[in-house]
Amino acid sequence: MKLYTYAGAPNPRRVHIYLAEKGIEIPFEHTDIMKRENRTPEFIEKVNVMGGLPVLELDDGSHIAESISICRYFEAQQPEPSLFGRTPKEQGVTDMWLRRIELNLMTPVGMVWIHGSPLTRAVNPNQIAEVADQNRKIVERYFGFLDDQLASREFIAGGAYSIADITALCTLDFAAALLELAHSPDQKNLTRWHQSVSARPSASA
Ligand SMILES: N[C@@H](CCC(=O)N[C@@H](CS)C(=O)NCC(=O)O)C(=O)O
Repeated sequence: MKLYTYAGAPNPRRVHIYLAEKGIEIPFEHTDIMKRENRTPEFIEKVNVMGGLPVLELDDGSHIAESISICRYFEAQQPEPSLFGRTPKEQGVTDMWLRRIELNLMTPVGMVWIHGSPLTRAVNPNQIAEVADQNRKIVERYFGFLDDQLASREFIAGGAYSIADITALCTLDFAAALLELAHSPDQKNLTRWHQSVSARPSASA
């Protein structure tokens, strides 16, 4: 078993943090996104037809892509500590928040990255500045929404740290570091949450 990964990219980071929280150690195969090593015909044919990272290679030679699918594979094998919820209700609520974070935060951050960053211009020559600007506003509004939500609970999905926190952390850090799109320190609840999840040892995995 091994994980094709690229340190620092937000989706691979989700899996790295997840594995650290679970105490699971597996070999990593560094695959350089900047050198397009994940876009060679061989990688597309043999590892991941979608080309993205991370990808988990199992011992039988088969592959699981999609960060959350990889995490769910490990969650089924090793349920504790739970990061997707224990009871049916916890699982439903955690999944609801995970989907909200992916659809309403990660996706617009991705749009700013694709349409507004000079770093992606070479691979996206048809960038549309208005799309980046609109999505930047959507992200800023969502920071305010999350700040309100976190007034009444410790973590994104409730009282327990979960995959929704991991996904939100990776998205916030990426947006702040690469898109100059950070929440305001005046957003006290979001700032408290961010400091708390960033202080966990897994955050530097
Ligand atoms: N939905 C996929 C997204 C995978 C993805 O887009 N990964 C990025 C890194 S964060 C990547 O590989 N980018 C380079 C490329 O697509 O060539 C997941 O959740 O893992």
